[in-house]
Amino acid sequence: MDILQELEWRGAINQCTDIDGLRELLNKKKIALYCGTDPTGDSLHIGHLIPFIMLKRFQLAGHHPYILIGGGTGFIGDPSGRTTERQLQASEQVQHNKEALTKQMIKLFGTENFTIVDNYDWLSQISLLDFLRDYGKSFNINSMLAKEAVASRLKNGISFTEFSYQILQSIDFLYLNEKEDIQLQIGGADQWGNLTSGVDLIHKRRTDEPAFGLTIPLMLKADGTKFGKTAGGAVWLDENKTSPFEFYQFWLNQDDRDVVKYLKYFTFLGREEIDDLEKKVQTDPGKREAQRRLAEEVTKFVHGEEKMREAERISDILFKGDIRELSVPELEQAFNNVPSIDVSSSPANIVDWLTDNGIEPSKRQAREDVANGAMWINGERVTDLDALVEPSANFDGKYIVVRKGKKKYFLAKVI
Ligand code: 383
Repeated sequence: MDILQELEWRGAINQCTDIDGLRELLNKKKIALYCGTDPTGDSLHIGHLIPFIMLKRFQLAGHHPYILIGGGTGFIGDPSGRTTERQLQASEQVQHNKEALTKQMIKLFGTENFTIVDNYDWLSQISLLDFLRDYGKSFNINSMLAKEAVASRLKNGISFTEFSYQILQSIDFLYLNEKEDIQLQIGGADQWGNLTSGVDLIHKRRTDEPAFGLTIPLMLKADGTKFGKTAGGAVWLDENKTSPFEFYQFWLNQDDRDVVKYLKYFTFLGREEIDDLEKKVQTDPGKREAQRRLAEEVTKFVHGEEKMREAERISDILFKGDIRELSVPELEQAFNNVPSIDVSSSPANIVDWLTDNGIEPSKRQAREDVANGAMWINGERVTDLDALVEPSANFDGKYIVVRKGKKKYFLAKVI
């Protein structure tokens, strides 16, 4: 299989400006390619993994990936995929985000055979008059208006600023094509308009120069909800926003109907192993082996082997073990998202403790839940109404984990 056949098998190709031409080029030589991302936030999220994993596959096949950080375009705002105008970002914010994203990218791609560039370096050097004379003349208003990102906004309005964005992204591709011999730009399906506009500019300005755009499909879920969102919001690659454990759990919880698609798309596992896992989804779905492999592989790619093993251990303990086996940092990861309350370090009677700390609305309710066996302290069911809650007993005296009923957790922080 050549790389394009592999990408096809993985379901990772949406549209290409000229797939046969691209195949011919890739069969002839190793190329340089790029994907851009605007510093609109201070962390990448799993939506960004879609093109980045594709870049990684090219890197593994010996091609040279570039990531462009849009220090210039991030200042303007891409209308693609949005229904309303963006807020302009302050330049300190753009700078801060840029630094955070750069660190994450180096973690994913290393420094060998990989380059990061910032379009602020060249876009900021173009004067207004040069912009209109040197580039404006190559763009036809009718085709600019016809781009999905613009057309879909005409009714409710779009500023000249966002309307012009496609020219900036095209200048980037032309610049990188001339200076770095980059011949392919990739992006998510939302980037099709910007990609084709860049390819057109290169073809206008450098007649015979091969240049290609390739997009990757939007990820869809079998149940129709949006991929990459959880109840807690986006799934971030920054471990301070989404812990490796939560990240691991996100993949572990994928539907049987989606898991094989995601294994192909988000992991580097080969065809044989994926086919094998696909069979297991059918014959033994309860075991969730495919989900586990998916969670392992993606977490390893983003957070490294050690964090992945830790996430796996926490998951196993929560599933079938004794939570007292968790270390304090593991506990903090596992219960990052559950409601937390501050409690005093003095021991107290269970009924009083639950009520005084607002876990139970009344003593009557507290007594009833304890007596009925619905209350668990640090993984142990407490049914004795005279029992003492002893804050120093576990987790270095820092935390008490309360479980009410089957699933409702509280994390009490001992202060
Ligand atoms: C800027 C200058 C370029 C080339 C690309 C850009 C960024 C591009 C954009 N991309 C999105 C972003 O930054 O806005 N105009 O959030 C997202 N990408 C990638 C992918 C995706 C796109 O970073 O589909 C999801 O992650 O293309 O929405 O010269």
